[in-house]
Amino acid sequence: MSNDAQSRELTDGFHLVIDALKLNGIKNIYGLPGIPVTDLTRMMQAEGLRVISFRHEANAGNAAAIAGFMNGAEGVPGICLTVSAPGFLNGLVALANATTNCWPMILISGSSEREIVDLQQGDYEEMDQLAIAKPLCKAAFRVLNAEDIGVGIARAIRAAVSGRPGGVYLDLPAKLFSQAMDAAAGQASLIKVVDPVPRQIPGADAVKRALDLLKGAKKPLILLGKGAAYAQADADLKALVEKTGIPYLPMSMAKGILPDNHAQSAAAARSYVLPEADVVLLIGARLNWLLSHGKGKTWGGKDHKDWGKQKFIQIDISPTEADSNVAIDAPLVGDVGSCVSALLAGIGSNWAKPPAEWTNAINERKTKNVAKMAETLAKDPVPMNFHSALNVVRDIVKANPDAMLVNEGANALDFTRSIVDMYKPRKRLDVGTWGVMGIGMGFAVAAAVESGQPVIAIEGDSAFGFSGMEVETICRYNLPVCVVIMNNNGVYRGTDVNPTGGADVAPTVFVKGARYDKLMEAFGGVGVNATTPAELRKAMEEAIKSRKPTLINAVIDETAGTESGRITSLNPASVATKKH
Ligand code: ADP
Ligand code: TZD
Ligand code: MG
Repeated sequence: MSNDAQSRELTDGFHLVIDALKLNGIKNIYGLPGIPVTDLTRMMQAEGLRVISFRHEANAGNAAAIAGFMNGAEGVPGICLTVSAPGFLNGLVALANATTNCWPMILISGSSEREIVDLQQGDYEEMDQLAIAKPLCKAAFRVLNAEDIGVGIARAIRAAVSGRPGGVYLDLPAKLFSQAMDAAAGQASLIKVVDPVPRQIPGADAVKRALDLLKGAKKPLILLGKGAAYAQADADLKALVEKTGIPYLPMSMAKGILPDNHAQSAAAARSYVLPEADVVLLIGARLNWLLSHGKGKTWGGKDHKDWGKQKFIQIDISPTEADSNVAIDAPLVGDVGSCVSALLAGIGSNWAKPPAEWTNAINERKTKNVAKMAETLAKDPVPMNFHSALNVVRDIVKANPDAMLVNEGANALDFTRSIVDMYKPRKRLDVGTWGVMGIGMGFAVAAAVESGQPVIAIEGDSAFGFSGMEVETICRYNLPVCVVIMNNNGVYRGTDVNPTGGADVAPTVFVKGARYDKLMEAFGGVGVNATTPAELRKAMEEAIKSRKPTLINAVIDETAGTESGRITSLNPASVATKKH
């Protein structure tokens, strides 16, 4: 046998990892090269995977996490690839955040030699990564032998996308990559995961219990969460809402499952419907802090610990989610698609619509609030404020309903969420369950790569700073991303002063009049400084049309924001009487 023929019959860890990922429908890798994965990234590219290289692993990780949100229901988790110790640690925030948000991603990190790590002999980038990752994700695996790569990747994929989705860590020690094995045996060792997102069908008794409760409701309400968006059961969700005639509220990333201008949306009457509703059907939404834990004044309770009078039906894939905050009267455990179609089957065609008293009362509040908002949006103050700038964004998104919207910040987040309507499912990507800053450019890159659609990223100036260097990545891959920075000179606003009168500015304040647009220009993208709504509109329209990487520095009144946006009350207050 010639040397050539012999080498063709051998495969190695590098190629088995790539083959296993490809076999399971992975197309995009978000990562950052270095020892021991540099050649892996090269070979991935050579083998037809799209490798998106970032400037910091946190952003690669966030990209993978949101790719998981976008595609997880189809059995494809997002993949982040990093080097050992520091690169791995940089990726961990995103892995933990993905797990918290129930998004499937796999963090694959190269690691140092086990023998040296375990004896703590001081290897290059030494760290027991598996042990550190474990508490921060849904599952963690390590592969030591090339013949186990197929199993390792299959297990990682199943753990990420089945049941309640989440983050998975996969540890690949450097030695694994150059381990050789017979090519045919290697091929045979790979596993194509069958039915990665198995349907989970709710019990008939649980469905009946839920329907009975819903039937008796005088003031029913449906609450759609990002688990509902994730599940890609859009048609059934729309049918459920429309056939029952029940008003609904979308959580932030559930906006657009039904268009925000839908007649049954109660979003503009949120503070009325939550305390008033008698039966609430939660679909892929947890009663966590974002819903005031299902109790307290938001829900009509007398004080912050009091339960309201609502009864809850909760659709969730996790059987342990029910009762985590308040009693769930009718838990419906299963995937959103199966649960909603079971409800639809039970609802039939002559379901009695909710009493007109309830829907009329909601509509009355809605009309009033929408009119009030329209008035505010129509104002044209100088300098611009969040409302006048976001009025433009609202129009642009309406005209481009397929565009992806990324959003982070405090005021920049809260105002965008309430002002900018979404028209299609899974278009709004934001800070999620943790309210984490830094997701912006990672999400924007993945949103563009995964969807091929233009991306609009509405960023607080502070929020943008966490991932701002990735504008180079956006330019490098020539992605159709339009970043709009709501530049109010700081965290929440730019007006705080140093109480000592010292030279340092206050902790929340940035350089005044900063020109973020020049950052984009530095890498060949389009930078625009916009001081009026008209300038902002023109720049956004051009960005969408040209699909050129664009960064618009929208100059916002530095007094416009409030502390922590809408969650001011979560700040602890000092009770010290001593003067410090
Ligand atoms: P939001 O922040 O929008 O309120 P959460 O992240 O709190 O949403 O809740 C999402 C919920 O959806 C989680 O409890 C998760 O278990 C659930 N979930 C995720 N995917 C599915 C699915 N396919 N079917 C049913 N429930 C799901
Ligand atoms: N660090 C991380 C990782 N996440 C966070 N949420 C914070 C810090 C705290 N934080 C917020 O919750 S919002 C925010 C920070 C630093 C920035 C707000 O300023 P901004 O938005 O410029 O992005 P506005 O429009 O000025 O409010
Ligand atoms: Mg700001």
